[in-house]
Amino acid sequence: MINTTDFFTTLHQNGIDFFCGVPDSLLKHLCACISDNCAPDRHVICANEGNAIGLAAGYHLGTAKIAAVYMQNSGLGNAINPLLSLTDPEVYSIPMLLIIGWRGEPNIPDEPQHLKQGRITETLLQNVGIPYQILDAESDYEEEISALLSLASSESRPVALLVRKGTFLSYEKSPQNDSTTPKSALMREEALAIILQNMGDSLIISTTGKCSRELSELREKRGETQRDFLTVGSMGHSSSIAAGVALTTPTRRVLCIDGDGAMLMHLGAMAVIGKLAPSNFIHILINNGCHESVGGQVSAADIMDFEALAQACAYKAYYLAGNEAELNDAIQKCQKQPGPILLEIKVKPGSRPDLGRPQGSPQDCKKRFMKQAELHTDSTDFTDQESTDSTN
Ligand SMILES: Cc1ncc(C[n+]2csc(CCOP(=O)(O)OP(=O)(O)O)c2C)c(N)n1
Repeated sequence: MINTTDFFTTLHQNGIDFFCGVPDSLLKHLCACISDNCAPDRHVICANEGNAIGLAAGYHLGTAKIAAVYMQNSGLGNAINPLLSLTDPEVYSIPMLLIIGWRGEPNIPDEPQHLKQGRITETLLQNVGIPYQILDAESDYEEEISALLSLASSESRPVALLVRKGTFLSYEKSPQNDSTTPKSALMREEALAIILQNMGDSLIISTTGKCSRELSELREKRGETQRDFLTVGSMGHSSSIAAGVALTTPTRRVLCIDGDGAMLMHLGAMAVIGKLAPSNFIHILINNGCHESVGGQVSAADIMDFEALAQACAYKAYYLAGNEAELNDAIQKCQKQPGPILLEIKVKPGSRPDLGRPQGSPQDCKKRFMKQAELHTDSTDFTDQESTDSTN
C-alpha cells in the first residue's frame, strides 16, 4: 500500500499546494493527511464537486498553478458541467489534478448505488476527455503523478488519478480541533430513535450515508417493517425527493431527514421548497458539523445560521434541539405548525462500529415506501394550525 504522507509529499514536491474536494471514504486517509499538512486556506472541503472544480479553476486563474481536486466517483456527476464547460481544452483550458475514489469498481463487492457508477467511471473519463491513470497499492505513484502533471501543464487540461480501494495506508490524524463540531448531548442514532418514537408514522425520506443505515436498523429494532425511503446515493437530493412526495401526498406528514453535508451540497433545493411551501413538510437537519459517514471531515455548517437560512428560504418555522427534552418539545411544536419547517438537531459526530447496511434492494425499498405512501391514514389538516413560530 502507499504511504499516505509520502504520497502527499510527492504532490507537494510537484508543485501542488492547493487541495479542495468533497470527502470520500476511500480517500479518507489522504484527506486527513492533507488537513494536517495544509493551512485552512490551502485545503478547502467543498459543498459539492462542481464547487471544487470551480475553486480549483479560480486558484489557477489567480496563480497559474495546478490544484488537486479529490472526490468520490459518485461526485463526477456534479463535476461534469464545469469540467465540460469551464476547464475543458475547448473552453478555458484549465489544468488540474483530479483524485477520484473508485467505488463500485467491477468485480469488487460494493453497495448497489455504486455499481453502475463504478462500471462506467473509466468510460465517463474517456468521454469527457480526461487523461487518467489508475492508482493502486502497487503503483509507482511518483512516476504517475509526474507524468500526469506534465500532461496537465503542457496541454493545459484536467487529468485524473483513479484510486482503487485499499490504495492508501492508514494515516493517524492529529487530534482534531473539535471547536467546529456542535456541542450536543445526542448522537445521530439517538435523535433518529426519538423521531421514530414520535413521528414514525410519517413518510420519511432519509439522506445518504450512516443516517439511512441507522434508520433502517432502528425500524428493525422496533419490530417494524421497513418503509422509509433510504436515499442511499444522490447525496443532497433527499429534500427534493421529499418535497415531491409532500406535494403529491398532501394528507400525509412528510419528513426529510438530512445531513449538514448533504444539505449544503444542494442548498438551492431549500429555496424551491420555500417557494412550493408544502404545509405537510418537515425538514430535519441532523447537524454534526461534518461528513461523519466518510471519515468526519468538517463541513461548512459551523459558520451557518440555519435559522436565518430557513427564514430566507421562506420556511414557516425553525426549531433547534440539542438534547432529548428539547427535541421532544420541538417535535410537539412541529406537529402543531404548518410547514415547511426546519428542525435543526445538533448531534455529536460518531456512530456505532457495528452498524449494518439496509437489507434488500433499493427497488424493494422504493416499493415498500410507495405502498406506505398509499395509506392515507393521517387525517391532520396541515394548513389549519398554529401560526408561524420560531424558537431556539
Ligand atoms: C455526490 C457525492 N459526493 C460524495 C459522496 C460521498 N459521501 C457519502 S456520505 C457523505 C457525507 C454526508 O455528510 P452529511 O450529510 O453531513 O451526513 P453525516 O455523514 O455526517 O451523517 C459523503 C461525502 C456521495 N455519496 N455523493
